[in-house]
This record gives sequence, structure tokens and C-alpha cells, in this order.
Amino acid sequence: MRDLKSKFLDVYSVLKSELLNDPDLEFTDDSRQWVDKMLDYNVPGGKLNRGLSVIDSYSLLNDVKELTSEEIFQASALGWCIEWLQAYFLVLDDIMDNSHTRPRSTNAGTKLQKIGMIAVNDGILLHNHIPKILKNHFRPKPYYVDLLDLFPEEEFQTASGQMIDLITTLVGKKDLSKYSLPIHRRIVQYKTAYYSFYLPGACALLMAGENLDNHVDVKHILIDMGIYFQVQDDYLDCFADPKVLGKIGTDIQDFKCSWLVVKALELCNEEQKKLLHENYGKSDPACVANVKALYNDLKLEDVYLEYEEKTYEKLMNSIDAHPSKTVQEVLKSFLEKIYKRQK
Ligand code: DMA
Ligand code: MG
Ligand code: MG
Ligand code: MG
Repeated sequence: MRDLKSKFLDVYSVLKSELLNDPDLEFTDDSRQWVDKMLDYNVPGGKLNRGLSVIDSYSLLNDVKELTSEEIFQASALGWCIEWLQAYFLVLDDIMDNSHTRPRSTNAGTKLQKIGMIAVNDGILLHNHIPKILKNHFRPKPYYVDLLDLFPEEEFQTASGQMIDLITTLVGKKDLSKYSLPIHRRIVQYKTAYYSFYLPGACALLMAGENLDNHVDVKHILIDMGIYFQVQDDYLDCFADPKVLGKIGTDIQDFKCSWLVVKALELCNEEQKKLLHENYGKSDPACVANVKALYNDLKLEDVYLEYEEKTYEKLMNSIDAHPSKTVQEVLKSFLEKIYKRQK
């Protein structure tokens, strides 16, 4: 049997081809080609954790039964809706964060594109594809209306998180003293955790015929996992090899309220604090290097590793406290995908 990831990618081709033959638009060759390339560049090149989680979770919820090819297709289509959403958010996030490259494409021939302003509209198109995919494949389902509630709700949380991230960073004068762990937590809970963790779990639960109101405890655990995931993202922004990570970090230049700078502020002495205030949020490579050197002096890698161990243990404890063995397995499969991730 071919592995799940290649089946998942097959579904991408089907969904793409439906969108490229959308009867609502008379495509010219040029416009069809643009959308085709734009999708390949932005949608399938990431880790696909969010999308694959829907299939994994659904299959665990389905217990012993082997999934039918119809079920695999549908769980994949829902997974791809989340990947489409992710592509939409990342296109806009890269513009807002001044990150000019994100080589997500696995297509070896694709040159890295400088993001032009066309990307704004590409983002809007990606966003508008989601209701089309849902309508094409889920309209007759009893949970269609729940999906139509869920996606915009999680998008709202994400956009609100991006707003808090951006106003914290950009509005008012640059003042590091306003950064703290609770502010960081609020930002990352909204901008990352809902759409990256709760949404895939919720999609799988809906497909399995569950009422989401009965799974608030699952939601809380997934949100905590999402916070851990964004702490990893903040750590990797500075410490990972960009070739492995697939993006070039800009958090220091961007004056982001990153987990690293919050920890640095907690641990530094007065002299180091002065250095941080003078160098954080500047695009000059020498200033960035000074901040990174300070992070090394403060041994932030070790602080992070300790955080990772503690968080993993805490999450495992909350998962083990859940009454359902099946739900435990679903949550553990989310956690195992990200524990100690390097990209
Ligand atoms: C990620 O924030 C959140 C969203 C909604 C894309 P980020 O700017 O840290 O992401 P990245 O590191 O991928 O640019
Ligand atoms: Mg970003
Ligand atoms: Mg951002
Ligand atoms: Mg980041």
C-alpha cells in the first residue's frame, strides 16, 4: 500500500484540477497557468503536518476499521483546506514580516520568487478557494454547516492573533520593556494554535460525527500544544539552519515579541539589557549578530531544551488524564509530530 502522504498529494492534484476548471471563471491560458503555478508554489511544499493530522486523527477516531478510499479522500480534502488556509496566511505574513523568501515549493525547477504585490491577491484567491473545496466535496454532509462555522471562526482567531502580533511590534515606540511571557502567550495562542492544532482536530471530530461542544477538553490541550509549537517556531527562527527550516528568520530585525527575547529579558543583567535595547529590532546585520551573541551568552538553547522537556511532560500528563483512550491516541499523534522538531 502506498503511504498516506502520497495519497494525500494525489488529492491535492484532484482539488487543484477542479479549481483550474472552475465553471465560475472562463480561464485564459495565462490565468490558468498563473493559478496553477501559484498553487504549486504556495500550497504543497511545507511539512503538511496540519493536513496529514486530519487523516491520522480521523483514522484513529475510526478505531479498528480500515478507511475506505472515499474516507481517505474526504479527510485529505479537509486537510488540504487547512493547508490552503496556511498558504493564505503565510503569503500575507511574509509581506507583513518583511520575509522575502519562503521556498515552500518542492518543484525543483521553481526559482525563488521575490514576493511582489500580486501576492496580496494570490492570498485572497487562496482564501476563496476554501469554500469552493468545501462546497464541491461536503455539501451533502450533515456536518457541512459545522465546517462553514468552523473555518471562519478559526480564521478570525488567527487574524486577531496576527493583529496583536503586528500592533505589539509596530505601533508606538519600540519599547522592549512591554514584552512579557503573558503577552507572548496571548499572541501565539491566537495567531497559531487555533488554526494549526484545534482546526485539524476539530475537522476530524466533525467527520467522525462528533459534536464539538462535547470536546472542549480536547480543544484546551490542542491549544496548549499550539503554543508549544509557536515557541518552537520562535526558537527555530534564530537557531535553525535556514536550509533545513525552509525560511530565513527575521524576528530579531522585526522587533518581534518572540519567546527568545522574552526569556532573554528575564535572564539578563543590566548591562546585557542595555545591549538588547540597543540592538534588538534593527536590520543592521551587526546588531542582529550582537543579539544572537547575547542569546548564546545567556545559553538560551539550553533554556529552550529544558522548556521543551517540561512542556512535553505536562502535555503528556494532561493527555493521559483524558478518559478516552482513542482521544489520547489522537492527541499523542499530534504531539509526536512536533516533539523535538528541527523544522
Ligand atoms: C506565524 O507567525 C503565524 C501565522 C498566522 C502565519 P510567524 O510570523 O512567526 O510565522 P513564520 O515564522 O512562519 O513567518
Ligand atoms: Mg512571519
Ligand atoms: Mg508573523
Ligand atoms: Mg516565526
